[in-house]
Amino acid sequence: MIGLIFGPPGSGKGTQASRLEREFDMAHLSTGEILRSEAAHGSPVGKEAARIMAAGDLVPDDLIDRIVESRLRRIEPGTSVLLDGFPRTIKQAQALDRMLAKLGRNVDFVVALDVPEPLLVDRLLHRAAVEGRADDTREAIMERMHEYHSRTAPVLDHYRRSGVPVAEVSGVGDVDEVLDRVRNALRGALHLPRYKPGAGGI
Ligand code: B4P
Repeated sequence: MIGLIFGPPGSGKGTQASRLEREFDMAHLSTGEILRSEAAHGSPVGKEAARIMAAGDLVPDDLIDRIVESRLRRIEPGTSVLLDGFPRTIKQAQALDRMLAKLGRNVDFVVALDVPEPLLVDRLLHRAAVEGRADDTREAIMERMHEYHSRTAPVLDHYRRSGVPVAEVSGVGDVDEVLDRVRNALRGALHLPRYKPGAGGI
């Protein structure tokens, strides 16, 4: 099973993905986390990515595609994977389709989180105060929103056109409320019974 968690910056992709990973025993692959880890280690890729991320821009497609491909190859065949923050452009989505086809796999579902922009900005500014992430300045946040609308949002149509189930879920409310919605949307997309505590994974 290959799933994508999709949404604008601050919509809670990473927050929800880390919970789904545990609950459904999926490998969680976050391109944002991989890039931050490269940046923290000061690798050449990391230094370049850190500069781009701090400005709120998207890291070049080729670089991201290479990172994801090498990670996917390392995952044991048959393992369920939850991709978080990738693909973020149509080119990345096309590259992912090619990578998965080589592995005999495909995207099975997309869960898209929907949160109004003023709330996204508040969440990210709050995170800036708590964690001090370099890309959570007001200026970088505005650039990230712009990149999302112009380059990332069209990716959803790529999947709709390809017949992949896309579940749109409100990301407003506390983390557990959103998790309930995500879980049920995911089960709906996969034609599984709605969630009952203790009923098991995907
Ligand atoms: P990401 O790491 O994906 O960061 P994000 O979009 O800000 O985060 P996310 O939506 O996961 O929000 P989170 O759960 O943390 O990307 C960072 C950067 O990396 C990008 O801007 C780009 O430069 C680069 N990058 C990554 N992937 C790329 C790609 N494929 N191509 C090119 N460039 C790429 O939640 C945000 C905050 O809200 C947190 O503080 C959280 O605690 C809070 N929150 C979450 N859910 C909440 C809720 N329900 N209520 C209240 N607060 C909540």
